[in-house]
Amino acid sequence: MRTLVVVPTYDEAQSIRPIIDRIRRAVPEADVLIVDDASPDGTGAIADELAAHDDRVAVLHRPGKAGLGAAYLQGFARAFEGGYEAVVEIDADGSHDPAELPAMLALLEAGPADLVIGSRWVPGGRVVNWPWARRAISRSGNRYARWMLRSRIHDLTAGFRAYRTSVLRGLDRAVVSSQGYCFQVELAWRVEAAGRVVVEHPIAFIERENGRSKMGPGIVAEALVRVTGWGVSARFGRGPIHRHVTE
Ligand SMILES: Nc1nc2c(ncn2[C@@H]2O[C@H](COP(=O)(O)OP(=O)(O)O)[C@@H](O)[C@H]2O)c(=O)[nH]1
Ligand SMILES: [Mg+2]
Repeated sequence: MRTLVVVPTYDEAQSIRPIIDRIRRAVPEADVLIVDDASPDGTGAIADELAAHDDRVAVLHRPGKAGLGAAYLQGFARAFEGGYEAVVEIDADGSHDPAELPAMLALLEAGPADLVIGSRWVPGGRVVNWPWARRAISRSGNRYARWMLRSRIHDLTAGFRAYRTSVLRGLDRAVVSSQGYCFQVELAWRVEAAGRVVVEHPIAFIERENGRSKMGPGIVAEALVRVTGWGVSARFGRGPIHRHVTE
């Protein structure tokens, strides 16, 4: 499958070279798109340098920090334009091991999976170097969202994914406002609700060694409020919760 790996970056100057190198070695036939939001630490310039020496690497520069969701939507638009059959989401900070990509893409290619999630919260999945509290927040947040949205997905907030590009068409226009974890929850849930097949592939998530997380309490609060809102309107029948957009 022709694959575009989208790597969103904000202040990842120390991580960007090694992660792009690892992605290129893991899936040499895939193209890579770095989506940088004018990182003050110069990540964008390093990305340009990588792109100058590698035809498979390109950079999309955005004028300022506008959130993970918006960065991915712009990356997905490139995948549509370029006719890619598969799109990958992966963090730039080294938390997701690109060596898992061949297995994840094989699951897409073999079918029936339309979305393969690199999952921490299925048997075989794990998290390395997270304090107890962060582990508890992710676990309980995922359990809550799974219950509230009546989803079968165990890791709704996961940021390591491979999509069949066709499932994103239409959905990209419905999912516009979520920023951080909530963007991932919303997208996975809408893919599932559209009757597409979601498969969870167990991964080890390794906490970053360099740089800082961009996700704060505001991002967690956004996810809690929106997930609760969707769940409540589904239960009390206030109109359709899934704004399906047909292809
Ligand atoms: N382009 C862009 N990338 C972002 C933004 N916020 C986070 N990222 C990137 O998204 C990925 C995940 O963010 P991170 O802070 O590691 O989240 P965490 O792993 O949940 O702590 C990293 O590659 C970040 O550089 C943003 O506003 N714009
Ligand atoms: Mg991270």
